[in-house]
Amino acid sequence: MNYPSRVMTIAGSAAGGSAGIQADLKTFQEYDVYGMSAITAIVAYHPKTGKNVHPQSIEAIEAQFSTAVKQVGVDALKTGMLFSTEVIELVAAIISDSNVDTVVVDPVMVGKLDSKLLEDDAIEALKDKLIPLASIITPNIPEASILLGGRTLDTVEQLKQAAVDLHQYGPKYVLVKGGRLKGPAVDVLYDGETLITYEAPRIDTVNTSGAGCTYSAAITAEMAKGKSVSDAVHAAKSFVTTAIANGFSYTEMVGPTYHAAARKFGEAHQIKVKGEEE
Ligand code: PXL
Repeated sequence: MNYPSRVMTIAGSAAGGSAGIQADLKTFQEYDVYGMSAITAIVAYHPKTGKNVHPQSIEAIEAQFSTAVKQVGVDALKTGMLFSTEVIELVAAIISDSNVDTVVVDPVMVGKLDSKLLEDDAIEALKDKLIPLASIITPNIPEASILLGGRTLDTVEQLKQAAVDLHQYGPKYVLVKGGRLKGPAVDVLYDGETLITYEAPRIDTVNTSGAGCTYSAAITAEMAKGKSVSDAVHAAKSFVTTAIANGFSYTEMVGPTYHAAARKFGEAHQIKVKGEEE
């Protein structure tokens, strides 16, 4: 038997099930890659104390990675919510000491309900220690803006410039996700030479919780299965667009994207791809 690729997520646990570790493992399952996890923090709102982020100890995070490596081995990994400088430094050291060469860094900063998923003083560590180790980083507009010192990003042309400038921080590829612009959902990929845009139709829904995590998990799974970065982004964007198009709401809260939608309903969403030399 051919064993499935072994894929790990280092991220926060989102108790509501739409984002974070839960989105990543559900997405990995859809791709039939073997999913493993290291939980950096538990995100769950306590109605009495109002506390929303419950960080895990450095020792617990280290133990989870070490267990996964010893019991199974890791072919590819993605990072999501890391929360603090200390965790980012640990994860950077773990990656440097490992022989994992597919590293997807989703620079998660703020949750849909405005919970703070990265401390302000951790941005520098993200830039200096982790991003240079990434095969690809996948910021959305607010994250790209913060990484670039607070730049306004309102147009696709500005997203392209942002991708070019973020590439200077050292990742192999930069994907700036333009889902928050008006009009079609345009993302920009840059590898130091060529800019590629991926365009999906705008889907009018509020049920997008976990979309970013699902997208970066799908990119990780596609890369673990051998796709090139640009093909992985193309396929993953179709996967996440289908998940968004079939998002739903159980309660009055913002609802989840439907991680199983591509399997259940087929990949209905064609992505328009355009490439140009920089
Ligand atoms: O969607 C970003 C995100 C990532 N990771 C965790 C989260 C969230 C959003 O709430 O809870 C753990």
